[in-house]
Amino acid sequence: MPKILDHDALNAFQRDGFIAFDPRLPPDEIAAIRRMLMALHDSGTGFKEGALFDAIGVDDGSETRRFPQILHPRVFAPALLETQFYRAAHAIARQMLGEHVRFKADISLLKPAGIGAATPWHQDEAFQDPALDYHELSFWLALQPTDRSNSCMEFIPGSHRWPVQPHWFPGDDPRVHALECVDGFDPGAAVACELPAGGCTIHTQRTLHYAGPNVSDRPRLAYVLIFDLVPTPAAEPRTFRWRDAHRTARAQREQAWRRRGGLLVHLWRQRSRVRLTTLLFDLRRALAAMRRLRARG
Ligand SMILES: O=C(O)CCC(=O)C(=O)O
Repeated sequence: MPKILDHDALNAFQRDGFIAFDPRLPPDEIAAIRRMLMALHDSGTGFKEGALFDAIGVDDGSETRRFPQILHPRVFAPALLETQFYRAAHAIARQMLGEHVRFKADISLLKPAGIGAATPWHQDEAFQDPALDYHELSFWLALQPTDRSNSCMEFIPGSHRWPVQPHWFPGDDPRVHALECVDGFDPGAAVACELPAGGCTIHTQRTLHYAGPNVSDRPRLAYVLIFDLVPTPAAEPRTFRWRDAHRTARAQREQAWRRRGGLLVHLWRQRSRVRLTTLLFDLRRALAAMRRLRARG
């Protein structure tokens, strides 16, 4: 039976907006997830379609990647979702967000040995559409022991109750995928979550978080599963200035790929997420995406 969180853990999560816990995964599963993801990174899987990108560089293929990420690695290695980790995260997401929770996305996050870049302070919601309100949980699985020397996650307790703070591009460069929270918090209040291999943190879409550079002599790899409720129209009108100004090579590669027929491949890959109850919402979103593509020429 997948483990769910006890009362104390749930209270701590409500209070702080994050938690570290041990999902007690078998060591051979942790090793298998690590092997699958490293194989995808080593072969450069997904670069042309914008799934693989460098989150911290200009990502035009000319520089060594210092923070390579792969979006939805499960489509390249479906066994990633046939794991105790997936089942445990799903059970906990259901416990926390209710029976309508759905699997949203998975991401592989690599910080190469010695040169792995810091993840700037940010709230995940800053990347999303300001016209919608979100309820989201990210399960961040450490695939080796992780501390401050190799980029463990750090959080600002209580920040999950804040609105989205002002964000901008690291180095003022809109080609960089990462966003950085530029105001409204004290980094001195950060709590670092050191984890053993197979340890996990959970955070919400508003919890401010950061992870330092990887100065160790081993790559740091993390695997993230995200679960959410269907977003609803935002209660308060808001704009995210940085979203309109963002110009990443990743998004350009994805757009070019979708125009060449990748959109159908993308929709096919998303089929397991389609629910009758949310079909109308998903259809509206797909049509809006197609309109945006057409408008951009
Ligand atoms: O792994 C990292 O360095 C950052 C992860 C992150 O930002 C996230 O999971 O939302």
